[in-house]
Amino acid sequence: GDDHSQLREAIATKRCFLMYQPIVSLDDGRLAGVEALVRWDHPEHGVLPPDTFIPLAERTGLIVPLGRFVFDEACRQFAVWCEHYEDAPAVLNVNVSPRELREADYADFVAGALTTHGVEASRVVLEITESLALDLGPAVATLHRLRALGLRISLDDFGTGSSTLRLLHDCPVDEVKLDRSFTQATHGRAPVAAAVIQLAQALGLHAVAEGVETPEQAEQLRSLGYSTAQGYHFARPVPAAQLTEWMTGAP
Ligand code: G
Ligand code: G
Ligand code: MN
Ligand code: NA
Repeated sequence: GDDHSQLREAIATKRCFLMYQPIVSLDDGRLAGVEALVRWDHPEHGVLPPDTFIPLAERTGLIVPLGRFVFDEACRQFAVWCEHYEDAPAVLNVNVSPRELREADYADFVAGALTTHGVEASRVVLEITESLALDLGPAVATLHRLRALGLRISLDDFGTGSSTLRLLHDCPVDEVKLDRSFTQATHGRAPVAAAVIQLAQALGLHAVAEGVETPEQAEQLRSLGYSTAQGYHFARPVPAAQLTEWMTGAP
Protein backbone atom coordinates (compact mmCIF):
# COMPACT_ATOMS: atom_id res chain seq x y z
CA GLY A 1 0.00 0.00 0.00
CA ASP A 2 0.91 3.67 0.20
CA ASP A 3 2.59 3.45 3.61
CA HIS A 4 4.69 0.63 2.27
CA SER A 5 6.03 2.61 -0.70
CA GLN A 6 6.57 5.69 1.50
CA LEU A 7 8.60 3.66 3.99
CA ARG A 8 10.63 2.04 1.19
CA GLU A 9 11.32 5.51 -0.18
CA ALA A 10 12.24 6.78 3.30
CA ILE A 11 14.84 4.03 3.75
CA ALA A 12 16.32 4.71 0.31
CA THR A 13 16.49 8.48 0.85
CA LYS A 14 17.73 8.28 4.45
CA ARG A 15 14.62 9.84 5.95
CA CYS A 16 15.06 7.28 8.68
CA PHE A 17 17.58 8.28 11.32
CA LEU A 18 18.85 7.15 14.69
CA MET A 19 18.53 8.46 18.21
CA TYR A 20 20.68 7.11 21.02
CA GLN A 21 19.68 6.42 24.60
CA PRO A 22 22.41 6.14 27.26
CA ILE A 23 22.81 2.97 29.32
CA VAL A 24 24.52 4.07 32.53
CA SER A 25 26.51 2.46 35.32
CA LEU A 26 24.46 2.44 38.54
CA ASP A 27 27.67 2.70 40.59
CA ASP A 28 29.03 5.96 39.20
CA GLY A 29 26.53 7.25 36.64
CA ARG A 30 29.04 6.90 33.81
CA LEU A 31 28.01 6.12 30.26
CA ALA A 32 28.33 2.35 29.95
CA GLY A 33 26.59 1.91 26.61
CA VAL A 34 24.15 3.37 24.10
CA GLU A 35 21.07 1.90 22.46
CA ALA A 36 20.36 2.95 18.87
CA LEU A 37 16.64 3.65 18.27
CA VAL A 38 15.27 4.35 14.80
CA ARG A 39 12.90 7.20 13.83
CA TRP A 40 11.17 8.06 10.55
CA ASP A 41 11.03 11.71 9.52
CA HIS A 42 7.74 11.46 7.64
CA PRO A 43 7.00 14.16 5.02
CA GLU A 44 3.46 14.78 6.34
CA HIS A 45 3.36 13.43 9.89
CA GLY A 46 6.75 14.58 11.18
CA VAL A 47 9.07 12.37 13.23
CA LEU A 48 7.46 8.98 13.91
CA PRO A 49 8.50 6.56 16.68
CA PRO A 50 9.35 2.96 15.74
CA ASP A 51 6.18 1.34 17.10
CA THR A 52 4.27 3.20 14.34
CA PHE A 53 6.24 1.65 11.47
CA ILE A 54 8.33 -1.34 12.66
CA PRO A 55 5.27 -3.68 12.55
CA LEU A 56 4.62 -2.62 8.92
CA ALA A 57 8.30 -3.09 8.11
CA GLU A 58 8.24 -6.57 9.67
CA ARG A 59 5.07 -7.57 7.75
CA THR A 60 6.37 -6.38 4.40
CA GLY A 61 10.00 -7.47 4.68
CA LEU A 62 11.20 -3.84 4.61
CA ILE A 63 12.68 -4.55 8.04
CA VAL A 64 15.57 -6.22 6.19
CA PRO A 65 16.87 -3.06 4.42
CA LEU A 66 15.77 -0.88 7.35
CA GLY A 67 17.61 -3.05 9.87
CA ARG A 68 20.74 -3.01 7.70
CA PHE A 69 20.62 0.75 7.44
CA VAL A 70 20.26 0.93 11.25
CA PHE A 71 23.14 -1.48 11.94
CA ASP A 72 25.47 0.21 9.46
CA GLU A 73 24.69 3.75 10.61
CA ALA A 74 24.97 2.83 14.32
CA CYS A 75 28.39 1.23 13.68
CA ARG A 76 29.55 4.26 11.71
CA GLN A 77 28.58 6.61 14.55
CA PHE A 78 29.91 4.34 17.29
CA ALA A 79 33.30 4.12 15.52
CA VAL A 80 33.50 7.94 15.46
CA TRP A 81 32.82 8.07 19.22
CA CYS A 82 35.36 5.35 19.98
CA GLU A 83 38.03 7.03 17.89
CA HIS A 84 37.66 10.53 19.33
CA TYR A 85 36.37 10.26 22.89
CA GLU A 86 38.01 8.64 25.88
CA ASP A 87 34.58 8.53 27.55
CA ALA A 88 32.96 6.76 24.61
CA PRO A 89 30.49 4.09 25.73
CA ALA A 90 31.91 0.58 25.98
CA VAL A 91 29.05 -1.01 24.09
CA LEU A 92 26.55 -0.33 21.31
CA ASN A 93 23.11 -1.97 21.56
CA VAL A 94 21.13 -2.41 18.32
CA ASN A 95 17.60 -3.84 18.05
CA VAL A 96 17.08 -6.64 15.57
CA SER A 97 13.91 -8.45 14.46
CA PRO A 98 13.73 -12.24 14.04
CA ARG A 99 12.83 -11.60 10.38
CA GLU A 100 16.29 -10.11 9.83
CA LEU A 101 18.00 -13.05 11.48
CA ARG A 102 16.25 -15.44 9.10
CA GLU A 103 18.12 -13.94 6.11
CA ALA A 104 20.83 -16.45 5.20
CA ASP A 105 23.49 -13.73 4.80
CA TYR A 106 22.73 -11.75 7.99
CA ALA A 107 25.91 -12.77 9.84
CA ASP A 108 28.00 -12.02 6.72
CA PHE A 109 26.38 -8.60 6.48
CA VAL A 110 27.18 -7.91 10.15
CA ALA A 111 30.79 -9.07 9.79
CA GLY A 112 31.17 -6.81 6.73
CA ALA A 113 29.75 -3.74 8.47
CA LEU A 114 32.00 -4.24 11.51
CA THR A 115 35.04 -4.47 9.25
CA THR A 116 34.03 -1.47 7.15
CA HIS A 117 33.68 0.74 10.22
CA GLY A 118 36.44 -0.82 12.32
CA VAL A 119 34.13 -1.76 15.21
CA GLU A 120 35.10 -4.62 17.53
CA ALA A 121 32.42 -7.31 17.51
CA SER A 122 32.71 -7.73 21.28
CA ARG A 123 31.41 -4.17 21.75
CA VAL A 124 28.13 -4.79 19.90
CA VAL A 125 25.01 -6.20 21.55
CA LEU A 126 22.03 -7.32 19.43
CA GLU A 127 18.69 -6.94 21.22
CA ILE A 128 15.81 -9.26 20.38
CA THR A 129 12.41 -8.61 21.96
CA GLU A 130 11.67 -11.60 24.15
CA SER A 131 8.09 -12.12 22.98
CA LEU A 132 9.23 -12.27 19.32
CA ALA A 133 12.18 -14.53 20.02
CA LEU A 134 9.78 -17.49 20.12
CA ASP A 135 9.67 -17.48 16.30
CA LEU A 136 13.43 -17.67 15.94
CA GLY A 137 13.36 -21.30 14.79
CA PRO A 138 16.21 -21.85 12.33
CA ALA A 139 17.50 -18.31 13.06
CA VAL A 140 18.99 -19.70 16.28
CA ALA A 141 21.83 -20.97 14.05
CA THR A 142 22.43 -17.35 12.99
CA LEU A 143 22.65 -16.31 16.63
CA HIS A 144 25.37 -18.92 17.14
CA ARG A 145 27.27 -17.54 14.14
CA LEU A 146 26.95 -13.97 15.43
CA ARG A 147 28.25 -15.04 18.82
CA ALA A 148 31.13 -16.87 17.17
CA LEU A 149 32.00 -13.52 15.54
CA GLY A 150 32.10 -12.04 19.05
CA LEU A 151 28.78 -10.16 19.24
CA ARG A 152 26.53 -10.50 22.26
CA ILE A 153 22.83 -11.34 22.29
CA SER A 154 20.34 -9.59 24.56
CA LEU A 155 16.70 -10.42 25.33
CA ASP A 156 14.76 -7.14 25.36
CA ASP A 157 11.58 -6.49 27.38
CA PHE A 158 12.67 -9.47 29.46
CA GLY A 159 9.96 -11.08 31.57
CA THR A 160 7.11 -10.27 29.16
CA GLY A 161 7.51 -13.39 27.00
CA SER A 162 5.50 -16.51 27.63
CA SER A 163 8.34 -19.07 27.73
CA THR A 164 11.13 -17.15 29.41
CA LEU A 165 12.96 -20.13 30.88
CA ARG A 166 12.57 -22.25 27.73
CA LEU A 167 14.09 -19.41 25.70
CA LEU A 168 17.04 -18.95 28.06
CA HIS A 169 17.67 -22.67 27.76
CA ASP A 170 17.32 -22.92 23.96
CA CYS A 171 18.83 -19.63 22.79
CA PRO A 172 22.40 -18.42 23.06
CA VAL A 173 21.93 -15.35 25.28
CA ASP A 174 24.42 -13.03 27.02
CA GLU A 175 22.20 -10.31 28.45
CA VAL A 176 18.65 -9.69 29.64
CA LYS A 177 16.94 -6.29 29.76
CA LEU A 178 14.40 -6.22 32.58
CA ASP A 179 11.14 -4.92 31.13
CA ARG A 180 10.16 -1.51 32.42
CA SER A 181 6.92 -2.81 33.93
CA PHE A 182 9.09 -4.66 36.51
CA THR A 183 11.60 -1.84 36.93
CA GLN A 184 8.75 0.49 37.76
CA ALA A 185 7.30 -1.90 40.33
CA THR A 186 10.36 -1.57 42.56
CA HIS A 187 8.62 0.09 45.52
CA GLY A 188 8.48 -2.43 48.34
CA ARG A 189 10.14 -5.80 47.69
CA ALA A 190 10.43 -5.77 43.90
CA PRO A 191 10.23 -9.57 43.70
CA VAL A 192 10.46 -9.88 39.91
CA ALA A 193 13.41 -7.48 39.60
CA ALA A 194 15.11 -9.43 42.41
CA ALA A 195 14.38 -12.82 40.85
CA VAL A 196 15.63 -11.73 37.42
CA ILE A 197 19.00 -10.48 38.72
CA GLN A 198 19.44 -13.72 40.66
CA LEU A 199 18.55 -15.77 37.57
CA ALA A 200 20.95 -13.70 35.46
CA GLN A 201 23.77 -14.12 37.97
CA ALA A 202 23.15 -17.88 38.22
CA LEU A 203 23.30 -18.21 34.43
CA GLY A 204 26.27 -15.85 34.04
CA LEU A 205 24.25 -13.25 32.09
CA HIS A 206 24.53 -9.47 32.20
CA ALA A 207 21.33 -7.73 33.31
CA VAL A 208 20.19 -4.20 32.41
CA ALA A 209 17.14 -2.55 34.00
CA GLU A 210 15.05 -0.60 31.47
CA GLY A 211 12.64 2.28 32.04
CA VAL A 212 14.17 3.74 35.22
CA GLU A 213 12.25 6.96 35.86
CA THR A 214 13.07 7.87 39.50
CA PRO A 215 16.16 8.01 41.75
CA GLU A 216 14.41 5.58 44.14
CA GLN A 217 14.10 2.98 41.37
CA ALA A 218 17.78 3.46 40.46
CA GLU A 219 18.86 2.99 44.08
CA GLN A 220 16.71 -0.07 44.62
CA LEU A 221 17.96 -1.73 41.42
CA ARG A 222 21.55 -0.97 42.42
CA SER A 223 21.01 -2.50 45.84
CA LEU A 224 19.49 -5.61 44.22
CA GLY A 225 22.72 -6.05 42.24
CA TYR A 226 21.99 -4.45 38.85
CA SER A 227 25.13 -2.76 37.53
CA THR A 228 23.59 -0.90 34.56
CA ALA A 229 20.28 0.73 33.73
CA GLN A 230 18.49 2.84 31.17
CA GLY A 231 15.56 5.24 31.41
CA TYR A 232 14.23 8.76 31.49
CA HIS A 233 15.74 9.28 34.96
CA PHE A 234 19.18 9.25 33.30
CA ALA A 235 18.39 10.40 29.76
CA ARG A 236 15.82 10.17 26.99
CA PRO A 237 16.86 9.01 23.53
CA VAL A 238 18.82 11.94 22.01
CA PRO A 239 20.39 12.81 18.66
CA ALA A 240 24.01 11.66 18.21
CA ALA A 241 25.34 15.22 18.56
CA GLN A 242 23.83 15.54 22.02
CA LEU A 243 25.45 12.32 23.15
CA THR A 244 28.78 13.59 21.80
CA GLU A 245 28.40 16.60 24.13
CA TRP A 246 27.83 14.19 27.04
CA MET A 247 31.17 12.53 26.14
CA THR A 248 33.04 15.83 25.98
CA GLY A 249 31.61 16.81 29.37
CA ALA A 250 29.90 19.88 27.86
CA PRO A 251 26.72 21.01 29.68
O1 G B 1 12.37 4.54 20.77
P1 G B 1 11.16 3.79 21.26
O2 G B 1 11.05 3.64 22.74
O3 G B 1 9.87 4.35 20.73
O4 G B 1 11.30 2.30 20.64
C1 G B 1 10.26 1.40 20.79
C2 G B 1 10.68 0.04 20.36
O5 G B 1 10.93 -0.02 18.96
C3 G B 1 11.96 -0.40 21.01
O6 G B 1 11.74 -0.99 22.22
C4 G B 1 12.53 -1.38 20.00
O7 G B 1 12.17 -2.71 20.36
C5 G B 1 11.89 -0.98 18.70
N1 G B 1 12.96 -0.47 17.85
C6 G B 1 13.58 0.73 17.92
N2 G B 1 14.54 0.84 16.97
C7 G B 1 14.51 -0.34 16.29
C8 G B 1 15.27 -0.86 15.20
O8 G B 1 16.19 -0.25 14.67
N3 G B 1 14.94 -2.11 14.75
C9 G B 1 13.95 -2.85 15.34
N4 G B 1 13.71 -4.05 14.84
N5 G B 1 13.23 -2.40 16.37
C10 G B 1 13.50 -1.16 16.84
O1 G C 1 14.10 -1.54 22.84
P1 G C 1 13.02 -1.01 23.72
O2 G C 1 11.64 -1.42 23.39
O3 G C 1 13.27 -1.26 25.16
O4 G C 1 13.18 0.56 23.51
C1 G C 1 13.15 1.39 24.55
C2 G C 1 11.91 2.21 24.39
O5 G C 1 11.46 2.61 25.67
C3 G C 1 12.21 3.46 23.58
O6 G C 1 11.14 3.73 22.71
C4 G C 1 12.30 4.55 24.64
O7 G C 1 11.85 5.79 24.15
C5 G C 1 11.41 4.01 25.73
N1 G C 1 11.91 4.38 27.03
C6 G C 1 13.20 4.50 27.37
N2 G C 1 13.33 4.86 28.67
C7 G C 1 12.07 4.95 29.17
C8 G C 1 11.54 5.28 30.45
O8 G C 1 12.25 5.55 31.40
N3 G C 1 10.21 5.26 30.56
C9 G C 1 9.37 4.96 29.55
N4 G C 1 8.07 4.99 29.78
N5 G C 1 9.83 4.65 28.31
C10 G C 1 11.17 4.64 28.13
MN1 MN D 1 15.69 -2.34 22.92
NA1 NA E 1 12.26 -3.84 22.21
